[in-house]
Amino acid sequence: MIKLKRIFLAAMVAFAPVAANAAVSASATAPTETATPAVSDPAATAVTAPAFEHARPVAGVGQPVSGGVDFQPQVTANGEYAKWLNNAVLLPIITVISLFVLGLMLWIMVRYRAAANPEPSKTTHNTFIEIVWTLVPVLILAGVSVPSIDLLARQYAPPPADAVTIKVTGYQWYWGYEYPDHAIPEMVSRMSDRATAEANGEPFQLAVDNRMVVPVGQTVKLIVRGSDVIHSFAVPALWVKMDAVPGRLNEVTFRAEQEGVYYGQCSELCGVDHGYMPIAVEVVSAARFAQWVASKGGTMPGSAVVATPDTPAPVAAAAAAR
Ligand SMILES: [Cu+2]
Repeated sequence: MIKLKRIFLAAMVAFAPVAANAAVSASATAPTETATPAVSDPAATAVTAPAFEHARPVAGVGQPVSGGVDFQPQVTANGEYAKWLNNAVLLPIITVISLFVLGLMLWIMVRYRAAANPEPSKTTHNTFIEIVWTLVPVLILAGVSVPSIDLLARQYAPPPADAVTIKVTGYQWYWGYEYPDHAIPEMVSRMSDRATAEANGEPFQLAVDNRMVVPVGQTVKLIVRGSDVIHSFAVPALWVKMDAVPGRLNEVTFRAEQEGVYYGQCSELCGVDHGYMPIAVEVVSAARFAQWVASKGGTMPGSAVVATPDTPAPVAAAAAAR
């Protein structure tokens, strides 16, 4: 009896490849019939993480433009304030002072030239002018310091409790992003090659494989560090620039008020591939941010409590059983 069973099993093993080949040839002749159930199989889609469709950048926003001289369009309140401080306060003051000094020099060169003044002036002191040229610069600096210190204070204001924390690590030569509050382990962000960038409608040498995704209208707290040498995390449109120093945690915050894709680069000379470690930050709605977190296998803070309101917490169940 056992012998018979062995023969039967041996025959099964021997004919198994034939049966498999038959299945393959059957699927080859009728590809549509076998392909359809595979796609619509709910079990297969449930296992893989939900897909997240990334947005495409808008030309001229969040990236440099050819021949541009001004700051990039700012999408944070701090960035707008800083741009106003530069364009409406500092630039006019600098322009007026430069033109005034240039005019003064031209006037002196012409009016007091040697040919027109064979007898040089012996003038040495003028108390009124000395008071003026001391007081006026002091007043200008004191006036500029008010909005300047205000901007500094806004940039380093402590983040609110609901801020999204991201740990940013600079490596030679790529970035790592970790979302500790969302249980997303560190993901590596590297520059995309030219073909991939162009296929996605992104600028080459700014496009990356894994973007930093953040919600719109919510403060983001970046904890920045370097793993090997000093890097610098900088995104001009978000008014963010912070050194990534080994052995030190630097903090910088921003709150983007507009959805979109914003590019930046490492801004501290860090080695041979310093120019090839770009940064891409995608600002999305709160709902899409939750989708993205799910697509990365993470969870929203507090979502475990919200997701299972009917099942009692282990502590409560233990107390009820007592
Ligand atoms: Cu660098």
